[in-house]
Amino acid sequence: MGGNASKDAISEVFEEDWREIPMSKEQYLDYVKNYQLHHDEIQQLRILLHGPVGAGKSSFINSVDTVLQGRISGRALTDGTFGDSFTTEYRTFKIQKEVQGTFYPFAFTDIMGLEEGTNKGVTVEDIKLAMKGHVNDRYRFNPTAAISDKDSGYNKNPSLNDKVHVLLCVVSAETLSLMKPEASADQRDEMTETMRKMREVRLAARDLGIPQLAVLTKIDEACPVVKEDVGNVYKSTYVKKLIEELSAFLGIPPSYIFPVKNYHWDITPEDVSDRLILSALKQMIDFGGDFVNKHM
Ligand SMILES: Nc1nc2c(ncn2[C@@H]2O[C@H](COP(=O)(O)OP(=O)(O)O)[C@@H](O)[C@H]2O)c(=O)[nH]1
Ligand SMILES: [Mg+2]
Repeated sequence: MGGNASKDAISEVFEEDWREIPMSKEQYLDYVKNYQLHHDEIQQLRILLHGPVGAGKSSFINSVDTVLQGRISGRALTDGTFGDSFTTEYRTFKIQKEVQGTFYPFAFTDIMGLEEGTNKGVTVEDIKLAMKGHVNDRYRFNPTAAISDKDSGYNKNPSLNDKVHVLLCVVSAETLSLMKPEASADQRDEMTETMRKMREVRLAARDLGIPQLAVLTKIDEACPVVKEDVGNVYKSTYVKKLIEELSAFLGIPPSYIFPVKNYHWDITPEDVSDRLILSALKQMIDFGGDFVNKHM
């Protein structure tokens, strides 16, 4: 294939959507806003985000916040976390409900990117311990050593509430293209290493029975027809192909990979973007609920 052929390929569309978004925005909002956990021991479903730096993890949390608040919230989640992640804190982000001081029964934990190198980011060992509930909120990860039971941030007796209930892999369309033959050898090596780490985290989650799904971000940047109208997302042959590739890399079925366009300050709310974000969120909640029910 020549350069032109692949340029055309990213603009190809199917006549019919290759995936349906099963519910309307109102139905999703209704579902999410009324969702309740029926276990006293569990305050919230904990969704752990992982993926490369810059993939859009913080932006995704902001997007959920934006959609549920009905306005761009930008609660400063994205600043300061892009780039090198040398101050890596284990932080839980709750989403506030309309009534002040009340929160949705799900929360996001954003751990920094899985960069290459031993002196940056969080170790895979730390992530595994976090999934088991051993890491207290606000613990500062030490990039050179995993948390141990001697650290004050170590939770020796985690309850089901402290554990991770859903693992969310966040990968951008751009990241995937860095793994292609067209990318430089260095870029490919780095991505291969990142994907290897993600795979390790995924396998650990699988062993713990933690359900997993993925969001594919920056589909607007990757695909001109999506950039033009995000409503074309499920007509785009390119997005379909990206999802299939990501599925092969991560070992997550395509139906559990959700393309999203995240919100940031200069984007006006769009119905379709909201539905994409909400359809992913509903799956997280359903998965989390299943996990909790199984482990009570
Ligand atoms: N166009 C576009 N930009 C995005 C999207 N998601 C994130 N970004 C941008 O990508 C950059 C990195 O995002 P961030 O959420 O900080 O990534 P993190 O390191 O995974 O937390 C920011 O400048 C975001 O505005 C998306 O879906 N579309
Ligand atoms: Mg971030």
